[in-house]
Amino acid sequence: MMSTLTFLVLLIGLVTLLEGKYRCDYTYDAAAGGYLKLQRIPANWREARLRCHLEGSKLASPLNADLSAAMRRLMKEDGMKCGIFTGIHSTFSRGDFHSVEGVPLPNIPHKWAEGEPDNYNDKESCIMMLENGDIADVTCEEPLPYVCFKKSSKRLHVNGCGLTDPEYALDIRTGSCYKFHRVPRTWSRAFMTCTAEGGQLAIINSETESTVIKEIFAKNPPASMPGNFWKEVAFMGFHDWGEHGEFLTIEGDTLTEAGFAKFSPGEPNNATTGEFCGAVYRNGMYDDLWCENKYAFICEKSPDSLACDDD
Ligand SMILES: [Ca+2]
Ligand SMILES: [Ca+2]
Ligand SMILES: [Ca+2]
Repeated sequence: MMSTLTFLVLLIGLVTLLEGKYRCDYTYDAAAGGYLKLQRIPANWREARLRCHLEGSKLASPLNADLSAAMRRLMKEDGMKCGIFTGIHSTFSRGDFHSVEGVPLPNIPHKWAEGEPDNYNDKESCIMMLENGDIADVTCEEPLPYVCFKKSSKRLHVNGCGLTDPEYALDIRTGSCYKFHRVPRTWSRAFMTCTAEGGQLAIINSETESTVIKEIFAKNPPASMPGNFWKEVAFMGFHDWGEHGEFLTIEGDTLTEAGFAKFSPGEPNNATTGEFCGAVYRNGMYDDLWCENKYAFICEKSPDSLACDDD
């Protein structure tokens, strides 16, 4: 039998392991002073900025020589030749380049690539970094890979949900972590947000989980959500692929297969103009809802997604 001492030693070991890890899809670079992640799937600049933000980081810019070197190293290690977006942009005011942290370009060490900047066709409000570290102004619309950066000089505390975000809480009844998002988004953006957090839009798999969702909703009264939107519903992880009524979870199961298929009385009603996305009422029962309108939403995450098993 495991002695109390052994248990304590193991526990301390585990806590030490968890401390100091931001997320396991990011790597720590001491010289750069933070955590970095190369995002290989090209995105336009706005999407790139948003994804880093939703992951709790910022679209990386070569703010100093060490960070620039770290960004170049990530590109090199990946064999990336096309260059990456930086967080330097002038989308607020053409020609006034700042990083997303608000650092003006003149304060960022940089060398323009040959012939740059040229603001080609008067459409180049974003800055990319080439393999050799030189920069060029480019259109924000053409997708490029990019790097996200989480500045941190200290060790970060990771909670039992594998994140530094204190809003994620584990519910032992289901074994899942949940976060209620009070800032409303469309279903697609809600999906992106949950994914960026290492989870997904929540799926109810049992009566118990319906109760859990109802309780989470109760902790978020309408007054806790600023803004003018309908606060009695929240997006969830199911939809009907635009097929008008045959709802499937984002894991591809029917609601019955997933373990819970109860809609609130009168729902699904596919209200005028069409409701193809899944949601839940405060009573813990489902609703079909307009995908393009913005509502609160609930993410569900396994405690060990983003877990660091390789180091
Ligand atoms: Ca250019
Ligand atoms: Ca679930
Ligand atoms: Ca409805």
